[in-house]
Amino acid sequence: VSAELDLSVQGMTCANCVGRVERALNKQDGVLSASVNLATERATVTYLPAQVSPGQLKAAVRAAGYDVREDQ
Ligand code: 9UX
Repeated sequence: VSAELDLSVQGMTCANCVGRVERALNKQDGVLSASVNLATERATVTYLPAQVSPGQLKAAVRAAGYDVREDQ
């Protein structure tokens, strides 16, 4: 069963940043898809909670060099 996570990502200033964040998320086990919107500074991740946690997804974004918090 998949779930969706919305993240606010701070620090992206160009399209390459978007690609970095999307790649960082998509390479995590359990991520089905991740898309990042530069204008709204939001990422939407569809993932399998049995395989990866929101904390791990946020950590992956931070490891890529961006600040992140969960959105409602
Ligand atoms: Mo664009 Mo983002 O040159 O860290 S890749 S600013």
